[in-house]
Amino acid sequence: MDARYKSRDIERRSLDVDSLKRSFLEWLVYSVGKDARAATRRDWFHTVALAVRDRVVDRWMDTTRSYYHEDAKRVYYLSLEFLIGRLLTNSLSNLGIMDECRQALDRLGLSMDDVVDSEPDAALGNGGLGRLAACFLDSMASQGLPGYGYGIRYEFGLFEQRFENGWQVEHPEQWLQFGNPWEFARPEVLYPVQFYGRVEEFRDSVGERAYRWVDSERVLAMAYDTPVVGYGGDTINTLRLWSARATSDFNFGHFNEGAYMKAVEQKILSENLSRVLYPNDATEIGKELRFKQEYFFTSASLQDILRRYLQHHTSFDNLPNKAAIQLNDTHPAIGIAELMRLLIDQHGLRWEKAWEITQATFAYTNHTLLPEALEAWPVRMVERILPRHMQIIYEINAKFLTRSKAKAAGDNARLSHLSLIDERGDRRVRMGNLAFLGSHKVNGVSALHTELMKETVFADFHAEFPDRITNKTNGITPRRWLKQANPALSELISSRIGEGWISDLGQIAALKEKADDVVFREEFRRAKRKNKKRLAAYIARQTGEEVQIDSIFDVQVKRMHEYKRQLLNVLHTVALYNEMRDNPTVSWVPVTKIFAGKAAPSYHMAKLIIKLINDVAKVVNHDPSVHDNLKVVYLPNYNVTAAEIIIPAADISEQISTAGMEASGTGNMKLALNGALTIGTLDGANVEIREQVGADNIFIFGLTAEEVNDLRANGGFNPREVIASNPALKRALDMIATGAFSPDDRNRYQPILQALTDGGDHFLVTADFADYCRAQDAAMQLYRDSEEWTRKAIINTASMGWFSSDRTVNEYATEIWDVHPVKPTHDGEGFR
Ligand code: GPV
Repeated sequence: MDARYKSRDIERRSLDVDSLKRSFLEWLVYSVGKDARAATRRDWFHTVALAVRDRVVDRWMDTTRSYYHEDAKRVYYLSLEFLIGRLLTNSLSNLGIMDECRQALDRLGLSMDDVVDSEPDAALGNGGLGRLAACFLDSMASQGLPGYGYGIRYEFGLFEQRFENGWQVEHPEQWLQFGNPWEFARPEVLYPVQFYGRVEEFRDSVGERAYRWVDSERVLAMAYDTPVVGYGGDTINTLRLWSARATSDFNFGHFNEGAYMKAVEQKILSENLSRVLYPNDATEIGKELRFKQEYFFTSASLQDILRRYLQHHTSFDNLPNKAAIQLNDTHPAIGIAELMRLLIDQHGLRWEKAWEITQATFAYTNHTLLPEALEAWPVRMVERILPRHMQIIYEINAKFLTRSKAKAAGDNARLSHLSLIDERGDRRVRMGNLAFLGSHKVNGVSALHTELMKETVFADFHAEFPDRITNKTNGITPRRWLKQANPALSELISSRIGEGWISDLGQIAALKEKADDVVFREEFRRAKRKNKKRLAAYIARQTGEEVQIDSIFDVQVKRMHEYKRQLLNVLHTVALYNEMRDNPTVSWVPVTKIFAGKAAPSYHMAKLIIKLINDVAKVVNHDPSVHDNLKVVYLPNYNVTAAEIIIPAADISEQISTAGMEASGTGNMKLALNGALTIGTLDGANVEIREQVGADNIFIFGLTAEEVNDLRANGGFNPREVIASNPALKRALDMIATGAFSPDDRNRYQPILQALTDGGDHFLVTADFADYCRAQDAAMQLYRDSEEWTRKAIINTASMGWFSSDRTVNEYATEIWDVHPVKPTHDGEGFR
């Protein structure tokens, strides 16, 4: 080979500053097609991303090849959402070439920050569920686990949120507009997915009854692969996302002119399947297109999984020993019927064998107990779209109900709870029940949530299968959420305890003793201050508001939901505003209330609460009588990128959901890891955070899940009485009711007041208000003692080791998946 090509080939893989710089210049010209004078920031981002991607490809192939050669058991994480965010910093950091890249850009007269900021935020998810999937991908790759993510390559990610007059308006998020340098299109990896049609019965070769699905419409699923760079760059896993392509299997001669155009239109419409992410978080939407999305990606993924398995095997007996399939909520639960169909109809297995294999392969994670989020598809719709699957579901149900203990005991109420079909009203398929029955393990995402699963939605299944439900408390990746998002604190930590914490977060406990070190405390404060400055600049840019660095940064960032109770926070804000105005001579601790989060476009109450926060902000921020001691900001378009700026700067973390309603929460973990003190209810993983940090280092308030349950059961709660007996609450509500924050429309907030009074205050905002204010006061008092505050903040950071998603993923790997790390062979360090 020509020596010049050979050396270029080596350069593609070299990680030093000079090679990076030369690669950048070459990529800019030959792949992006620009010269340095004409290049925009975005061109440079694409250039750098492509050059970095080069340095991943060999190790990626080595990883995949090692899994193949070892015929390793793989885990397949099926998820309708992957909330990835940006990948440049993540790739550079995990490859360990952050500084080299910065220097290479420096030598080209370019700013790394500008390049990084030109990357769109990949928002293929709504919130916690999607971000958890992304953290798991990072943890699996970082620990050498053979894990694949499977999902949909949405053309439009989660909408962009803007404010008009304080109201949320949604704009399409066109993350692919300028191309995606991280992905590899695989036009040859293509699977047909069927819809509609009917089922034909026939006799197979041995005279047994058999079925085929005929007259169906077909869509093709085409793969796009994104490498998932593990920490250290040794293991590079794959995220495979499916895009819908029309088939070309129609006969041109067959149509007259009109029918031809119609047929072409149909083809185009079929590509809508992967067009857009549904913007609902923890609420079922019940749309036909959504159901088709679920089946589309699940079917393609299962076909791909079976194809890979069959490279090494001729019988399916070993499938459960070679593949673990994790269902991220019920969204891919139709996969249970689909695997049964593939095994029986396409591969000729007998029912009992197919069922044994299916159950041993699947596991299901439940992420909510909220009844409005539990998927239940109308039988008539499932029958129409997936006729063969409906048959299979009936069959699973019939076999199960016949054998269940409830049947034996003649307990009809329990039998109807266990049924896969909800027979009340229009008949529906309960996807949670299907997922439970078709899986060998079912898990909740925090200790409390898992216990409540056993006591509520899955009580009858738990009685039937007492060993099936298990807990896997969520976690977060310390790479993105500390090392990358918070370089100031990361460097401080590493300077004292080394870098071991990055891949073994348990080691961060070594910081606990540093809480008593006055110098360390000073440096810890300095890091927080630096992050607060960065956030203040961001706030000024985004909202025009100037905030004080010395104020308490009190942060509530998450999806807008009534159960998450942003309303409780804004009511406290109004009460604090009143107190400050009433007592102008008191020396107040300045407070900045920071909100961010999107509301589902159709969730009117959530959107009204956003408007209320913006209205309160307008009044409070411009009232000279509070002397800038209180500021309220609502940052638009909360996403992973915004989170990376906000979370490291937080002093207080608001985790104030009605107890029993937040399955886990993961923002709570990110904030505590970055040294924020939590004000929270005993809900979700807050319970375990308290155990880890100690009750003295967290502000717990409010009713417990048990108390909430009792209060509701006894009907013994009257919000009007609570309001009447709490003057601060009454005054805040009166102001809102009489238009103090909405002089242009005094009735604007009637629906909120209505919900809190006649509506019965379902989320117990009024019930928890007094105790919440007490917790807020305690936090404000503590903040005056900056040494004591910092001590607690350090203990929080140092106590979060257990919440690493590495720990979570390891628990899944050993207790559910039975998968083990594989060390990839890098022949010739990738020079091959
Ligand atoms: I179901 N969650 C989510 O983000 N979207 C959903 O559709 C459903 C659940 C969340 C829960 O609300 C969080 O409590 C939890 O931490 C997260 O899933 C990850 O488990």
